[in-house]
Amino acid sequence: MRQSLQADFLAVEQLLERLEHGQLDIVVLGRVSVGKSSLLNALLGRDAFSTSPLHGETVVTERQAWKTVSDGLVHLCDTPGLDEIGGEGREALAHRAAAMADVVLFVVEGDLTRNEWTALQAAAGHARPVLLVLNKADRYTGAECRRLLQHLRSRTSGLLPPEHVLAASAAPAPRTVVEVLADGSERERQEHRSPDVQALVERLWAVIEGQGQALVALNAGLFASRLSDQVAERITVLRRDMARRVTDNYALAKGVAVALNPVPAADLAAAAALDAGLIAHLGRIYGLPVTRRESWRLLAVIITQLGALMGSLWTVGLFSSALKLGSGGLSTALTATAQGGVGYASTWILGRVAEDYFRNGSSWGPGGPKRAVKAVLDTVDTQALLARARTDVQAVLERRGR
Ligand SMILES: Nc1nc2c(ncn2[C@@H]2O[C@H](COP(=O)(O)OP(=O)(O)OP(=O)(O)O)[C@@H](O)[C@H]2O)c(=O)[nH]1
Ligand SMILES: [Mg+2]
Repeated sequence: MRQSLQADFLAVEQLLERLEHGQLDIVVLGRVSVGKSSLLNALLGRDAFSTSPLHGETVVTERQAWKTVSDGLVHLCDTPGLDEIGGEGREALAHRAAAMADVVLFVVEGDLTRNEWTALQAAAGHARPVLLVLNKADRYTGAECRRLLQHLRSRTSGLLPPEHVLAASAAPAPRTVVEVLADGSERERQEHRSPDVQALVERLWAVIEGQGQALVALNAGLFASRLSDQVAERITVLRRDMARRVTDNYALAKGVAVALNPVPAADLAAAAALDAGLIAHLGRIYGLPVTRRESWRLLAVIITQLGALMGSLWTVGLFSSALKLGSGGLSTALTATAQGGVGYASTWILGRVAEDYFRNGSSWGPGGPKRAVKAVLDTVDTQALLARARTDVQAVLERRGR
């Protein structure tokens, strides 16, 4: 028991590490047997993920280190085929994978089926870059392949940029060649063909570098006043996107920490430390760094307002312990997820409030903190947020084999 807990804490630490060092996860998604695992192996240059002609070879999400980019590690994550699970679960998996991912590789082997289309839309709705990979290109002639890509680009126009739709051959079938021997007789031979993932690799690097540039642009944003309005506007958008992403990540880390941590007192400290960390992180993103002390003070102000506006369930949820103590009847996994969901949602709301505060130039505005917190709560669909929170927390717990 103790050992399994240690492993769980490690997982949370890894999540936090990821936040600090900007690790990047590339996650594959697609129907069974479209060649997801093969594609990752082709990128890695070794057979790290198990592949098979039989459907349903990959049953759990797996992760392998790929490359190091400016001190951060890029990981490749394999997932089970989307059709291994029924309709709703399929969409949920697509959502979860996309929520965990920094870049999604959506793999297909032909035109999009209806289910693929739904899952692709779900994945593309997460403000992460999604690449649509037409795998097994070796099964098409050059002209067929170009036509199919064209078709996929037009079907996904508005959803994906056209350059994010590309072809690959992760594990091309051997080619049969006929040899004419010295005596004039003919012999058939199977010729091995190497994977072709060049276009994908190039596009992936462009996407990864693009994200790096967003960071650079953010730092440059400190000088925004000297830039044209248009650039300043772009920087505002980048800042907001980054703030939201960071908030999502902290919320997930908090949700998982709350769900895994069986000690109420430790919950309280860990949860508050994470929230204070998020505030400090958001301050850095907005070029308005706060001291540790200041971030704790802001946290106290926001929690007080949240408590007053949302009632005790949420304040309790913020520190989560009481729910845990009173959960005798329910199964632990279920309650852990429910508590984690509340932990996630509270951090998420806190992040939105802090984001507004920093966007406002470290100010609550005329109505003070109460008005600022209320403005955020008015725009949040709490039921939907809680549902999403539970799904995302559950995804991490499942990945940890619970
Ligand atoms: N012709 C051809 N076959 C491929 C290609 N990529 C993968 N395959 C074959 O497709 C089959 C399925 O490949 P996997 O990589 O296991 O597919 P998967 O999507 O991971 O499948 P699940 O884990 O079962 O969901 C294997 O027999 C592969 O050899 C390709 O580019 N061309
Ligand atoms: Mg697989």
